[in-house]
Amino acid sequence: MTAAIKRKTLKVPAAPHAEEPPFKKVLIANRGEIALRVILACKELGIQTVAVYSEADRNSLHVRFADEEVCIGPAPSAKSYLNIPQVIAAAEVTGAEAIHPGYGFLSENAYFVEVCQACGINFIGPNPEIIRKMGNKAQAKATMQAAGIPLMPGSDGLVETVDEALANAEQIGYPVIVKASAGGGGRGMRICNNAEELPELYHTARSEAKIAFGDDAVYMEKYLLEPRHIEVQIMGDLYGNIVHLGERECSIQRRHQKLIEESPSGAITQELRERICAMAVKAARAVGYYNAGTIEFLLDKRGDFFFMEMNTRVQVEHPVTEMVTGIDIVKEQLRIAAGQRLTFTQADVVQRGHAIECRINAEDPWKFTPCPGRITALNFPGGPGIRVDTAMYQDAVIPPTYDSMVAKLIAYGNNRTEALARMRRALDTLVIEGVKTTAPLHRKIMDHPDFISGGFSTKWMETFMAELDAER
Ligand code: MV4
Repeated sequence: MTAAIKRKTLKVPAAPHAEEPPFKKVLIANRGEIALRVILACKELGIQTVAVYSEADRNSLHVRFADEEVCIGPAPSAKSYLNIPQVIAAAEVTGAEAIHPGYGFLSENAYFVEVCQACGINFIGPNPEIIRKMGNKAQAKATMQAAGIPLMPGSDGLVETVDEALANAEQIGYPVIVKASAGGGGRGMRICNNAEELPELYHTARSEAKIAFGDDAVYMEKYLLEPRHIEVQIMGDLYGNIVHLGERECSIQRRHQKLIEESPSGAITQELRERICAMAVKAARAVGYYNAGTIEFLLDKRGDFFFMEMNTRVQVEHPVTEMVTGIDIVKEQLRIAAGQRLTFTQADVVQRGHAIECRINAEDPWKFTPCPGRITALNFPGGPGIRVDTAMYQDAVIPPTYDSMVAKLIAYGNNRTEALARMRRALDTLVIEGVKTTAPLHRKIMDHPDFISGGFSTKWMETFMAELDAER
């Protein structure tokens, strides 16, 4: 009988790194492209990585490229990526010192952060008090008001009864919008144009909020017609240093799902840019913010802007900011969480060139219906100025269980014209077969005069989709 072949694992010394790794081992409590994105940042910093995965993600790329992997449950998110005991157990059995949550899932769950803290695990993000306060939109607005941040005119806190809603609407002036305090990102909102509609819309908003968020608290604002969505990336360390990394234009959305983001915005002057970014730093300082965060503003046609909400996590669209500033936001997050100071000052942050990101979703491009399935052919574009953040690969199966975004295609150029030209040829050379994707929709948008001119608000997608329907 041949002797059992002893597996010999070569102890290859970790590659010498310019800096001491912020952590020895980090668990990534996410999946897909953002999980892989965090793994890449960890690799560059010499940090060992632990991937957690559901049974549906057994063959996924973030599992393949992590140093260790732990199956945390079946496909449904509630039983896997949202399963706090399983995620914590995976960190404990692997000895991960820190957890990066990515975006979505547990990334803004204050209770999860408290559990991490109780277990001596470092959460790569802000503290639970900040997450809880900014997650309560009415409380976030009150905090910002006290800090002198401009707000949309609206109710003074929560609106508890229909009569209060009617009185507020009279005082604000129609149209008004009723928003769920535990909502955000467009969830739990109702627009109302007159007093007759208000009682029913008010009740609908509250009952929907109760179902969606377990909290039916609502507040009201003047509804701003055709605003632009401008958001500012900020980073803070544990020593009170807070720096903005410029703004992102995120007005191309469909049903509150961002489709295209860019930095800088083509709609604002340098003077307005400086005011909005300074206000974002002021807002972050008001809550003692640290790690990566984004302040969302609505911008009206007169150039006035208003605080909308603050996101206490890294965002899907962070790459456009990375491309124009040259700052690796995820690496900075890891360093900050390990107690290091920001590696840059505000004077070091320079926006150079222009970046545009198209979210490639596995959906019918015209109907937006999810199209899960197997990738039978794949070619990602490359060449000057192109970045692709994805966890897709040839023969990968896109499960129906999770959100449909399968890749982010980012084009960078010296100016918006060059970035647009690169995005067009990148979309022309992107091949994804086996599932439908939104790439053809993006290619059409890249040729639309409104998009090329930069003259679009958050309403633009509605009109564009109506144009497409009329053409068919
Ligand atoms: C608004 C608004 C107009 N007026 N609030 C949508 C998502 C959430 N971040 C807040 N949103 C809005 N709040 C007032 N007072 C319009 C929107 C809105 C929107 C904002 C940004 C980007 C896309 C949007 C699409 C629809 C509605």
